[in-house]
Order: sequence, then structure tokens, then C-alpha cells
Amino acid sequence: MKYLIYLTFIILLPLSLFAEDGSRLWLRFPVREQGKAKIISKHSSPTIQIARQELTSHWRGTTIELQLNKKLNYLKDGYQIKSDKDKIIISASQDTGLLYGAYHLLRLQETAANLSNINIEEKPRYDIRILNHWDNLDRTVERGYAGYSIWKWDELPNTLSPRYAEYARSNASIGINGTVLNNVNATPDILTNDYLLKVKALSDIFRPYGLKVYLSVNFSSPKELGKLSDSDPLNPAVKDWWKSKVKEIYNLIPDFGGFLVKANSEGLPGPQDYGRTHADGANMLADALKPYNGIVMWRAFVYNPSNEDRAKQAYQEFVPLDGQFRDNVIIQIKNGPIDFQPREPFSPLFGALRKTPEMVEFQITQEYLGFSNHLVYLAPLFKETLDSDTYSDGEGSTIAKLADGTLRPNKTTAICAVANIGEDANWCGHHFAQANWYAFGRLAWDHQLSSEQIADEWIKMTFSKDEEFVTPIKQMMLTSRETVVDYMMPLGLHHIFAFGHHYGPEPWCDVPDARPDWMPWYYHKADSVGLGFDRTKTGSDAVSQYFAPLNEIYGNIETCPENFILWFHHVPWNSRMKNGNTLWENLCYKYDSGVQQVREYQKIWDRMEAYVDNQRFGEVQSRLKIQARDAVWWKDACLLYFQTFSKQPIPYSIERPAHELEDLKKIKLDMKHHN
Ligand code: GCV
Repeated sequence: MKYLIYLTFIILLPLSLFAEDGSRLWLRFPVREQGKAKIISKHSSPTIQIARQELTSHWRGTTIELQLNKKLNYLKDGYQIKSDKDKIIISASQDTGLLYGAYHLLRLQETAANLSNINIEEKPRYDIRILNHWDNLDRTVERGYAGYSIWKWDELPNTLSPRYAEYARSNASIGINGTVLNNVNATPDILTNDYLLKVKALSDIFRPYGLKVYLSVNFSSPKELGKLSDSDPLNPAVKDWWKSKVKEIYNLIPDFGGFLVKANSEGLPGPQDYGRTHADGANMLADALKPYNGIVMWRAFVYNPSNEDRAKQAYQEFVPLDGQFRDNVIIQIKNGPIDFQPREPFSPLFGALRKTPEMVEFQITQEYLGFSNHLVYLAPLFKETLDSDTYSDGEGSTIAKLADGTLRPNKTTAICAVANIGEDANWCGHHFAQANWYAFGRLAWDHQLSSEQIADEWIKMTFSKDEEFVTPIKQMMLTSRETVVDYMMPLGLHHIFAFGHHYGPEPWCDVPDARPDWMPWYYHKADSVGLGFDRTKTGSDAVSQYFAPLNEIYGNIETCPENFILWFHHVPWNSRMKNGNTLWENLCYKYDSGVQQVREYQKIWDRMEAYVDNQRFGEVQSRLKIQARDAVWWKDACLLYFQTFSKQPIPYSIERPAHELEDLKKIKLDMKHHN
């Protein structure tokens, strides 16, 4: 019997090694034939060793030499790759640059790029390119849809999962060089010595891949953990507590990156509990980290239930503090003023802090975009923000350039995104969600890359180089973000999700005594006149937080871009839009078009069966079915509900609702999160 089990295991082993479960991500390099070109390097380090190993195993071309060259320090952790007679030279001033260069070459090989006469020079646009994990210490993941956390805290530091190194390698392959291991809703426990030993074990694995570890900290840690009477940032005992905690961390992890802090936000403690400001809080931590070159990423995601428009609050809170922060503090700002909605205008805080470095926070995990059930390629969303012109320093003041130091030299520049990674075999839940991790890394390295180029690379590396596959799949990915906006929240609608979760629609939701700013009606403002949030000068005046001419453009219903019209205006149902249709008609057409697009994706995918392995084909196909059903759910829920205000028929040319409004109102998904 034992023998039989053993035999079955041996037989199944090769199958499982090559099972197409998506675990290899975009790193599907073929194994190189023996006896081919050499990989030479005079220098050695654990990082260079990995670069050599990757090339030795996977590079199929000519000899490669890896050279460290201090003169290239102007490229930071970037690199040069040049053809030189019968070899290729990768040079960089840092060994991580050589590793990134090695992955660049392998990417060229895997995407069938031209490899003759290579002459490449790459400098990353941001110094810190970092993932934020919202992973809790009990291994649940806030807004995570790919299983439990990959950090097995209970087994660390003694047992080290092979996934840790795979994770670091995957990040290195796209230039990500930092990771915040734990949720911004942080528990003080992460700073106990027990946990710090676990963090050290992870950082030792990540280090050779150039991946630095950072932690989210709870502002009350001195009180909760240190048993001090308070956590007041101006209390000398509190300052000392943080200093000695930071010292303890650096003794264990000499290259520790720093802290990420969510303070006085959604019930978390912060300096305001003691009548102090965000600057007081951030500076106190920054002073403790400064001797070790650590940084503080202080989040601007703050809002309170008040009469003030939620969209205005971060700006109001932080602009008066501009100039008061230490130089190792960066203000971390979500891309939009509300919260990672399918579409938001950019946060008006970008560019408004003139003396304080700012960094963008994106969300890769699809909290508001169908979790890991919906296929949504996020590079276009990321690019939309990065390419937005704030006009803060005149025309051309894009968020990308403000944050990368081009317009305002910053000591350190950074960009981050909330990870979508979990224990699932394919890491991200949906095979196509891997593209969003990939896209964030590539854009953090170079925000000038186009969404199309990134999709092209990812498809070729992950699935197939065959153009018959690449072209339609790329088209599907590139349109998918607009599609989800259409079937969920077109024309600037936002936050009309169900109360208990952020998955399905619940525009009618009204929970007695709940915070108004967690209620859909707060955002859509549907009534017999029309739909949308009036943020003009005569409304909440959020438009005035934008620099000219945007304040005027957004504030005027005639000039406001229609994809934001219901964000900034309360628009009458019969108001004519640019295409001559009324608001109501266009709303209907948009929802319908979203549904039809998902149906198209199903057809596109089904036609691709011959190009994809069975497992991934089947898994994507199943999720597209869910997405198609959900799109109809969204369309019916929103149109039937808004129809109770517009009192107009759904245009006869579009698909009829498949549900009754009353039935939709009964749907209650069992999900654990608040709001
Ligand atoms: C980590 C939203 C999410 C919360 C999240 C918060 C934040 O409110 O729903 O889950 O908490 O943003 O970014 O801090």
C-alpha cells in the first residue's frame, strides 16, 4: 500500500510540477540548454549570484558580462545593457541594478524582441516602489480575495515557505523594491520582539532580491505595548519608547525601510487624540527613524462624519500643515479623494502640498472592482491618475512628474499600491489579476510605459506570443476598466456599493444610525430632479480645491468631462448630453454597454481555447460567467432603482431587466467587512 502511494506520488509529481495553475506568474522562462553562452562577472554578492543564476538557467543567447560600475550611480538602481562584439554587457552601480538588468534581458527574450545591437539605459522614475499588504497577523487579508496571507506568522521564523523567495523574485523581476508586510489597520503586536524576529526572517530572504521591508505601525503602540500612560507624540517618554523600538528593529534588520502610518482615520488612534497634528505625529516617528535613514509614509486617507463633503477633507486637513513635516516624511495619498472607486477624479491634494513630498497610493486588490471575480486590467486606471495634469505648477504638472521629483526635487520619491496577493496557487485569485501586480511594478519603474505595452509584455510572458492570441486578449484587457465603470458606476457615479461589502450594488441602501458618508445616497443624491453630487461652488465647493483652470472646467456643467459629470454635478434627468441623449438615456446605454462588453469578453475568451492550457482556460472562463451575471445584476439594480426617480422608461433598444427590483433588494451577501 505504501509502495502504491509512493508510486502514485512519483507519477503525479511531474504533472504537478508543470500544472498550469498560474503559480509561475509571468516568470515562465524556459530552461536553457546546457553548454551554451557563458555568464561572466568579476564581482560577487548574493544579488549578483541570483542574476547569474537566472541568466545561466534561462538565457539562450550570447555571452553576458555583469559589471559593477560606480560611474553609473546617476542611474540609481537602474542599469545599462549594451551589445559589445560577441557579448552583451549589463552594467550598473548597484548589484540590484544588475539583477534588474538580467530580468530586462529575459523579458526581451520572452517577448520575442529584437536582441541585436542592444543599447538600453534605464533609470527608475521612483526611488521607492513598494507594495502595501493589508495582511493581518491572524493571516486574514483586509480586502484580500486570493486566500489567506502568504506570511505564515505562526510558523515564522523557524519554518520558511519557499513562496517567500518566489515572492521576492517576482517583485524583483518588475523592479519592486519595498514591501509593507502588515495591514495599515495595524495592531501593536507587530512591534513585539517575537514578531520582529519573524519580520527579520522574511527580510533576510528578501534582501538579495533588493526588496526592503517596512511595517505599518499603530500609533498607540507606546501605550498598548509599552504600557505608557499615553502615546502623545510630544511626551518625552513616548519619543524615547519609539527611539528604542526603532533601535531594536535596526539591530535586527539593518536595512529596514521605515513605517507606514494610518492615524486618526476610520477609528484608528493618532496624534489628534492628544490635540496634536498629523505633523507632530509624523515628525516624532521621523526623528526616531532618521539616524538609520528610515522614512515615514504618512497616509492622507482621513475623513470624519461631519457636514463637510468627504471628498474635501484630506485636503483641508493636510494643506495647512504643508512645510511642517520632516524631510524623511512622505504623504501617501490615494489616487482619488474618496476611496479607490472604479473612476474618480484625482485627489486635489496632489500638487497642493508645495513643501512636502507626496506619493500616490493605488489599490491593486479589487476592493471596488469585482474582487477576484472580475477581469479588470488596471494599468489604464493607474495611468489616468499619473497622467492627470494638476496645473499646480502650470500646464504639464502631472501627478507622475510631481511625485517623481521632476517638477519638485524631493529627497526621496515613492509610489505604492495595495497588493492583491494571497495564498492561492495563482497568487492573485484571478489569473488576469496578476497583470495588475505586474503593471504596477512596471509603471512604478517607468510611468511613461503605455498600458498597451505592459499588457503586451504580460500576455506574451504569461500566456502566449502568438499574435492571434495576443491581439484580441490585449484589446479585451485594455477596454476592461472602462467596461467595469460602465456596468458599475458610469458618468462619475461612485460608492453605491452594498453596505456590508464592496462587491454588489445597493444604491437604495439606508442603514438607520449608520454614518451618512458610508451610505450610497450620500454619493448619488438621486431625486425627482436628477442624479449626482453637486460639488460646484454653489454645492459642496470641492471644485475649488483644484487648481485653475480645472476648478472652472469641473465646476461648469458645460465643460465638465462627462465621465465625471455626476461626481461634480447634480444633473437633471432630461439634461442633454454631448451626444444629444438625455442623462437618463445615457445612463441606460452605459450600463447596457458594460453588460454587452462582458459578453464580448466571454466570446473572445472562448475562441482562445486552443492557445491556453485547460486549467487556466477553464478558470478564466468560469470567472467571466460570474462577471457577466454580476454585470446584469449591477445594471438592473441601478437602472430599476434610479428609474423610481427618473420615472422614465428604459430605452426600448436595450436589453430588458432580468430581475425585479424588490428581489434585488433582498440579496444580502455574507461578507465580513464594514461599510
Ligand atoms: C485598510 C477603505 C477600506 C478599508 C481600508 C481603508 C484604508 O475604507 O474599505 O478596508 O482599511 O480604506 O485604506 O485605510
